Amino acid sequence: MRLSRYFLPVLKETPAEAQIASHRLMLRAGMIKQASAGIYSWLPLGYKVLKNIERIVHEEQQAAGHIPLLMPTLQPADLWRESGRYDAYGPEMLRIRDRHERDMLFGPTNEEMITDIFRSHVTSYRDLPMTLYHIQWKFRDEVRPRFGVMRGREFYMKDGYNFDVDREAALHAYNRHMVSYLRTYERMGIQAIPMRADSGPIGGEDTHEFLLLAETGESEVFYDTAITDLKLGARPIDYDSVADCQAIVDEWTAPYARTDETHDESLFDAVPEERRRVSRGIEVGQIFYFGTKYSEAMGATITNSEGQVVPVHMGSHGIGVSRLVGAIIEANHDDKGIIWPEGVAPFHCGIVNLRQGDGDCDAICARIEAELMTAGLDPLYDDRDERAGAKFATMDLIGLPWRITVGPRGLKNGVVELTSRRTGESEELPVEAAVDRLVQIYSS
Ligand code: P5A
Repeated sequence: MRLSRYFLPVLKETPAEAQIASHRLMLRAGMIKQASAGIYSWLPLGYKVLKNIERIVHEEQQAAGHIPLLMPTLQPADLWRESGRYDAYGPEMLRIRDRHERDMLFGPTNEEMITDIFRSHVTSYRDLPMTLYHIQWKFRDEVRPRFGVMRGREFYMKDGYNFDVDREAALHAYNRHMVSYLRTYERMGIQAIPMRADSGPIGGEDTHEFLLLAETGESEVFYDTAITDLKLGARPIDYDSVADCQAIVDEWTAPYARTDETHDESLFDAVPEERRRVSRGIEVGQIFYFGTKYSEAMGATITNSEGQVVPVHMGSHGIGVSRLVGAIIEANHDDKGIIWPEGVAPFHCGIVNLRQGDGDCDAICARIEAELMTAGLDPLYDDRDERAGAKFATMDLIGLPWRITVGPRGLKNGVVELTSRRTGESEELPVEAAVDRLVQIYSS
C-alpha cells in the first residue's frame, strides 16, 4: 500500500477525552473514530488489526475442532424469556420493538440463541461432542463506557458454546478452551493469565478470566509470579486428548492467580512472599462451565448411550476481539507510539523514502515493495513528499514492527537500513538481504 493513496488520518494533538495510552494512540494513529459513547467506526488501520486478531482466533478455534457459524445481532426477546434472563439481565440489555410491536434485543451474548439452534437439530449423544462459535458484534449498554474500545457498548466478541453428553465431557471442553486460548494469546504476542473468577450473569461455578497484566486494567488481580514464567511455545497439542489438555490446565492453574472477586487471603499467604504480586489486569477473555442451566430451562435434551433423555451439558467461552486491539497496545507502546507484535501488525513493514522524486530512491523503494508483496508480505510505503522527520514520526506512531529506510547516501554504498521498532536498532544491508531478513522473520 502506498501511503499517498491510503486513508490514515493521524492526529498531531493528543485527544483530551482519552485517559489511557491505548485510547490516545488509537485516536492519534487514525485507527478509530467515535460515533457515539462506546460506539466506534474502525478506520482502515484499526480495521486491519481487528481482522488480524479475528483471523488468529478463527485459526486457533478451528485447530481445537470448533465449528464456525454466524448468528444475528438482533434476537427475539421470547428466547430470553424462556431462560428467564430477559428480566434478569437488567439495563445493560438494549431492548428494541419492531414495527409489529415484537420485542427484540441487540444481543449482549448468545447462550439462548445457540441453545435454540441446538435443540432444533440435535437429539442424540452420537452427534456430540460439539462446539459451535461465532465472531459477531455485541451490545451492552454499559453505564460507563470508557477507555475507547476497551469498554465499549458495541464490541466484537468471539463466543463459543460447547454441547456435551455429561459433566466430564463438558469439563474436557472447558480445558480444551483454556488451552486454545493460551495459544491464541501467545500468537498475538501477549501473555494472558487464566485466573479463577466470578461467573456474573452468564452463570455456573467453574469460570476463569484471562488477564493481561497492565496498570490501567480495570480488575484487581493477585498472583504468584511463577505463573508468568509459563509458556506454551510450539509444543504440539492434541485437543482430543483429555490427559494432554488436563496436564496443561494443571500446569497453568497450579500457581495462585485470582481476581478480587474470588481472592482468598489465606491461600495467597501460602505463596512465598517474594513471589506474591497484587496488580491490575485487563480481562481479554473468559470461559464458563454452567452445566444444564440453559438446556433445562429451554428443553435442549439428548438421548444418552443408555437410551435416557437428559439435558445437554454446556459451557460458553468468550474472547474480547475488539478489546484486544486496545489491550495489546496497552502492553506494547512507548512515548513515540504503538509497537505492534508481529502477529497482529496492520502492515508487516514500513518503507520510508528519504528523497521522494529521486530516481534511484523511488526505483529501489518500488522494488522493495514489489518483492515483499511477491513474498506474501504487506508493506506500507511512505511515498509522500514529506520531511524525513515527519515520515519517521508517522511510522513510530502507527507502530509497524520493521522499517526499511531508503536514502541517497545509503544507496551510494548499495545499502538500505532495516530498523526494529521495538529495540530501535538499525542495520545497514543490501536490498536483497533486507528483504530476505523480513521474509525470514515472518515465516518463523
Ligand atoms: C462467554 C461467551 C460472555 O459473554 N457468553 C458468551 C460469555 N462472557 S463475558 O466475559 O461477559 O465476555 C467475553 C469477553 O468479551 C469482552 N467484553 C468486552 N469488550 C469490550 N467492551 C465491553 N463492554 C465488553 N464486555 C465484555 C471481554 O474481553 C470478555 O472477557
